[in-house]
Amino acid sequence: MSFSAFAIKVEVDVNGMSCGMCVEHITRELKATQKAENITVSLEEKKARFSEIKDKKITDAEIKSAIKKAGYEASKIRRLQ
Ligand SMILES: [Cu+2]
Repeated sequence: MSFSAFAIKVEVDVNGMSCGMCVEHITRELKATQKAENITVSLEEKKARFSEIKDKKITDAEIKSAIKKAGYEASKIRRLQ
């Protein structure tokens, strides 16, 4: 059993993405929170996905703020255990 089995996975719908640079900006800002790992951003699906780093709770406000800092808007946030 791996530790990641306990990680909360987060899926964020992002408005405003249009190219590969958008993907990079969002990835960078999520990483900068130091609360997200295994970050993947899909331009096709307009979604960002990541795992919460163990014992570092990331709030919806922190996620929205990171996405906003990158220049986009988080429209919906889902958490999967
Ligand atoms: Cu772009």
